[in-house]
Amino acid sequence: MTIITPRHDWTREEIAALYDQPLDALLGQALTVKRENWPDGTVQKSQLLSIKTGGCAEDCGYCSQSAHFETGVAAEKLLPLEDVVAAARRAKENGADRFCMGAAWRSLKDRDLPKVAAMITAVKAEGLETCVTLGMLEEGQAEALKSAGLDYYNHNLDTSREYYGSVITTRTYEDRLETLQRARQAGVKLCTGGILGMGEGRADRVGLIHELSQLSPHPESVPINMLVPIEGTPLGSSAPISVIEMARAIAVCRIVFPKSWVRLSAGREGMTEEGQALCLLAGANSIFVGDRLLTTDNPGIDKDEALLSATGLAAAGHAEMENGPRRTTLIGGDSA
Ligand code: SAM
Ligand code: DTB
Ligand code: SF4
Repeated sequence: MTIITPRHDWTREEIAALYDQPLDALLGQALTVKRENWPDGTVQKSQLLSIKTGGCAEDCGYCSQSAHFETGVAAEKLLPLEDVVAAARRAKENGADRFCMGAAWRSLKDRDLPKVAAMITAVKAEGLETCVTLGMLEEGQAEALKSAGLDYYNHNLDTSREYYGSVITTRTYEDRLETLQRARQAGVKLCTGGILGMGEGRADRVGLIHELSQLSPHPESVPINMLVPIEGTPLGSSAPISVIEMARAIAVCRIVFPKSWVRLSAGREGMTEEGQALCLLAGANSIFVGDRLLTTDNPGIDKDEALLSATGLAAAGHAEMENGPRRTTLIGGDSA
């Protein structure tokens, strides 16, 4: 009998063994965990808005917004509050219950903090969960964001510790972990995951999941992005990763993070409906909705309605989210 409760002592070998199973065994296990912990089988919807686009000082090799690469994305100023509120209202009409505001910053500057805090408060007042992704945080900033009404901080580890330096040179893995810790200490929930298809190997995907599993408690949200190749970036002509490999990674996340939202994040525009359905069946229970991610396209509302209707997976209601997932899951035995 295998007991699947949130564990922080996974070894890389154990995670690799899950990952390498025959696909039917892996998906079967993930589905059992999903059904036990998320019996409603619903899909949570988040919507993104780029509140400050382009001109970023970091050199993340996948990103359209880095000032280091010629991608055609121009640097813009921070959006005015009223534009953000209007976008949040549209997101709610689209059925989103979480609104995620992204800024192309290396780190949050104290001079911008009051403006972002006002956005968080205003979005929260619209009845949406709030999430921001603003780069690195300094001491005290997470507390200010929390007081403004912040629910989630998104800050991705992106890949394994070993592969990180092949993708980004302007900050370290430890910098990333420090910001996650600051957000958590302030009582903000964590949204942290990674990108697949950056030329990494399966061992790096296992390494990423292992790193995330050591966060205690686990991140409440785990976004798994498929690289959206951006012309002009070092990773712009990376060979695409297969949807089956993506589904494997999602299934492993579902098993390792039984009580976390696992989001099928960027990359859906490049996937077929069947590919996306496979990822949902593998255990993803959250998606980004709306026509745009930050600087790239996302399937629109019609395609998403067709996807959810084809799979019979309804959008999650707010009440279900607040109650959170169900308790302990057992595979092959009785409930504990
Ligand atoms: N500047 C902040 C940061 O890096 O934390 C926030 C914005 S950044 C665009 C948020 C995340 O989007 C990145 O950490 C990365 O995981 C993801 N991302 C960016 N470009 C992507 C791409 N082309 N394909 C897939 N994911 C991408
Ligand atoms: C995450 O993991 N994915 C989102 C969000 N967190 C901030 C961003 C995806 C960006 C995709 C490329 C773009 O639109 O620029
Ligand atoms: Fe800047 Fe974030 Fe893009 Fe990196 S991923 S270049 S930090 S906006």
